[in-house]
Amino acid sequence: MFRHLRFLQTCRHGTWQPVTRRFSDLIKVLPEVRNALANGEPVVALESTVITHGMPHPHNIRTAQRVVQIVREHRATPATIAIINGKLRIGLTEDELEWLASTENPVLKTSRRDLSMVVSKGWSGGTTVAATMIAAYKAGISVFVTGGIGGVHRGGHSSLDVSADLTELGRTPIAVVSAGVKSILDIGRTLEYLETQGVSVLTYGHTTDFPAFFTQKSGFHSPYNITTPEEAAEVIDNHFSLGLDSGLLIAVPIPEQHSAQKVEDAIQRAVEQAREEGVRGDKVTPYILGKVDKLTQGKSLAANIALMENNAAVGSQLAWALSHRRR
Ligand code: PSU
Ligand code: MN
Repeated sequence: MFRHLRFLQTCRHGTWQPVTRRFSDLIKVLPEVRNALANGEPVVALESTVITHGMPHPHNIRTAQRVVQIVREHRATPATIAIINGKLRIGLTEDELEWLASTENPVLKTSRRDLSMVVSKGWSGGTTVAATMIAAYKAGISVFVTGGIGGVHRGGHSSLDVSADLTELGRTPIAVVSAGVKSILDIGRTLEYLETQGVSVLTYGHTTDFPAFFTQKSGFHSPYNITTPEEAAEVIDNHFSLGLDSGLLIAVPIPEQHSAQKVEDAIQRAVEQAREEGVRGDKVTPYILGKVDKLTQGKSLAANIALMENNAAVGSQLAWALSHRRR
């Protein structure tokens, strides 16, 4: 019956799934990243939906390049993850990054549910936090830096609009560094959902207040806080040693001088407009992000860029501390 099936691949629960192509046929790791991983050097994974759907051109490419540069300045190897012509790519060249960020190319927002279709059709995709976690974990990367993760949308308890990022954090063991979640989302319910999923949530700094992306404090508590890269690395290392299949969320507050208190009104209006216009599904997050940028005349975008850069620095230090422990 399985005449055409060549390989068997273990799936999550240890049973065998017959497949015709190996995972290694579908993935391409940049040599620089492959070497760093083989030598136990620090590697930082970066997502690409923020490039393809999260920021307008040319801010998207500038920020992506700057983040890569910051990771390098902190002596870690950056690995931007995306799908190019059906291949899952771990690490991109400068040209590929520019191609991805260019508005002329049809690039799909790709989360867990989209991966098999995008790969099968040879399409290209910007990977969400969820899809980037999957790819990074399979490539052997432990630390992944982003700006903000998806969460439970406002009204999500009735619409069921809950980002697949949250369930992914519950099932894939990798440390995700983010500036918390945007208040375009329901932060309280997002934290409840993360608890249900068994995700270890740690605020980075001398507070347990969970950050709200544009601002340092959301008024909701992280269960824990850690204050140094070494302390974070110890927790991450033990999390993996315990064999927990879940992920960790390291929530890094935006630096005080860049925080943007006034975006709240714009967020309210953007959420209302999305509802009035009947925006649904995976269109909601990009729609609101774009609207908030316009309404705040770029203030929210400037804050977004600043926190991405800060997260890249913290994430690189963390990747360093982690690789140092393993030596
Ligand atoms: N939040 C941001 N910027 C972004 C995203 C979220 O501030 O670019 C992107 C991330 O890639 C995240 C995705 O994984 O949106 C979540 O989309 P959704 O809510 O449809 O799951
Ligand atoms: Mn959604």
